[in-house]
Amino acid sequence: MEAVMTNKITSQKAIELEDKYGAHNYHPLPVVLERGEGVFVWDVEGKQYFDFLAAYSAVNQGHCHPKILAALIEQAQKLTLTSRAFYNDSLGEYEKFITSYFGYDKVLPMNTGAEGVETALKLARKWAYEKKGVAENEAKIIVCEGNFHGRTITILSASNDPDARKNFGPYTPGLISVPYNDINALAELLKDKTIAGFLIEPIQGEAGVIVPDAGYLKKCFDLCKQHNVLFIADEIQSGLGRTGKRLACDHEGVHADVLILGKALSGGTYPVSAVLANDEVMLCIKPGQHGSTYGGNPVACKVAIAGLTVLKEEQLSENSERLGKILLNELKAIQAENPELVKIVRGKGLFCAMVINERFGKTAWDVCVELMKNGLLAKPTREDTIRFAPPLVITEKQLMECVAIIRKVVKTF
Ligand code: IF1
Repeated sequence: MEAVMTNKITSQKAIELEDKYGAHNYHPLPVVLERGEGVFVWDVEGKQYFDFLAAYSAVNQGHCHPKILAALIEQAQKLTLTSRAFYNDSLGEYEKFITSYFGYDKVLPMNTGAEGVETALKLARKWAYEKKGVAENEAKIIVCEGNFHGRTITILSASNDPDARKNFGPYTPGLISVPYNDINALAELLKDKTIAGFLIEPIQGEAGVIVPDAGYLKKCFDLCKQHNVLFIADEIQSGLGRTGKRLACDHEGVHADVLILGKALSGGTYPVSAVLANDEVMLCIKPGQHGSTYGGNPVACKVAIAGLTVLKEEQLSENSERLGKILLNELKAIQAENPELVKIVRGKGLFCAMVINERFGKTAWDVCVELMKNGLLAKPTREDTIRFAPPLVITEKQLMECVAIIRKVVKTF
């Protein structure tokens, strides 16, 4: 009889399997994880790591948060999916909960971040034709240079990253791009009467944690109001406590017309995204014009309520704000100690980045491999940048252990 596959697999074997049978659309660090709890993950050989990526900020509440897992398991044992052909007993409860949590009339539930962004773009176009009075097929959306909003064809049409775009054309029309953090350039583009919306990451993630000048978001928002253009915030990564406030827009008191959430909405247990807007915008979409088989399913609803409840109960935004200041100060100190290697550090809340000077042939990837060997997992973004974004449940003591690892590794380069 053929040996039954044991539940223990070596790292090497797991990597070989992915390489042989999986599409090659990723290049992961060579670590194979099998368990997570709070800020920690363990590989198949039992080695423990601090997780400084937090699944791209999807596990802000920490790995396998017991409250979120309980909600998931309890609902999964009762009813998992009805589709939206019928009502279910969880969706209305969730819709009431999330709209009052963020202060909007309505929510449209989807699954992935990219779907949330697509939903927002569809809403903006529909609103432009039906409320603003833009002529058919003339509506345009302004996007920012360096953006990352996902992987669909329309979204990559909005990207200026050659890797994301090349040979995936033809591209979706009606998207125009503006330099990020350039208020005058935006003001110029907004003179066009066919603009439906302005889509922005309040802090750019993939671009390397780019924090715009203080006041920029508010100025963008005011300009949008002046020109009757929807301000659409992609807070899929920057939201839910990551930058030290519930939303990154909260730093400037901006209440987006359309708010897109994903990732940590489920605490990393399930793909849950949401688009929030007021009636004037949201009711432009009528039955049959948008949706998704899984969107608003009862498991997603219960998990998202739990995810948002944990965020509030455990004051994770406050923790992120407090510990984020400590982290940034420590990274600045490490930069001062190693001015040759560390070019720039920046960030807001527990959303920080370190730019490596590649003059000496050492890359961000090399630093991440060394961090991994020392028990801390982080991932390079844009070649020379390392993002530091641990789960927001991290304690000050744990954070200082991580700072010691980063300091030690940087010193060896
Ligand atoms: C991958 C980056 C992070 C996002 C914002 C929408 C989406 C994302 C602001 C789409 C997704 C991801 C996806 C992940 C890598 C990642 C990422 F490095 F590419 F930029 F987080 F920093 N808006 N971000 O950041 O959400 O459809 O993936 O649920 O592997 O592509 P999704």
